[in-house]
Amino acid sequence: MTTIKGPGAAETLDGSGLRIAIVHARWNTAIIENLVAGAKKSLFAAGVKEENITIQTVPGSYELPIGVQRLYAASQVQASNTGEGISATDLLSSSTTDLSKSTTASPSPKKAFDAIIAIGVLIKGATMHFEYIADAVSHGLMRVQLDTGVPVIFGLLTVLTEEQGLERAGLGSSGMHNHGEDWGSAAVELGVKRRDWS
Ligand code: DLZ
Repeated sequence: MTTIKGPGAAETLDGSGLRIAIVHARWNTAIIENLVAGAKKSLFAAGVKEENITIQTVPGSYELPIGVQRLYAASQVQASNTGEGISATDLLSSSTTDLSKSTTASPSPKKAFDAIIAIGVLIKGATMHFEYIADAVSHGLMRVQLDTGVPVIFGLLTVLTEEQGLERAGLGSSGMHNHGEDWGSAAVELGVKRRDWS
């Protein structure tokens, strides 16, 4: 059955010069893994180079906004220090990282990220937990992208059942496509357009 839902046809864009990050939660990993794979598939299809894709994880969706914000800040530090700085991994993985330290050798000095994809899967339970996290994460991610100017792609599934999540990751029986692919394409489009909008 055809559907009118979806992002519509996009122009073909060259992502070969882009640097993209994916920050994903680890809750509901079986669904997350396919969404991340779908996003990467679209990035590669647009020409984004594997070495220009950074993937970081956070425990749950609630941590996505801080993960995205700090990862972007780390990439700016890397870019401005031309080879020396705190690595993105250090910033995210260690609560004891000394943020004033800027002499740690960085493996590959690169420009700041052109777009960041935040991926999480919230599955409704018996309490109000779902509503609070969904609301906080939605607003948090929007705030990060407007405060920093880096496009943050909203890859947060807010589903009522596991089945709904599996369907949207392309793992269900209905043939629904993997939404991660849309998020990868959105990252390329916004990454390219943002340069034109600067
Ligand atoms: C605690 C929790 C629950 C109950 N459910 C989910 C979920 O469905 N998806 C998700 O990404 N994270 C969940 N979490 C974890 C929170 O997002 C967060 O990691 C913890 O509350 C710690 O801050």
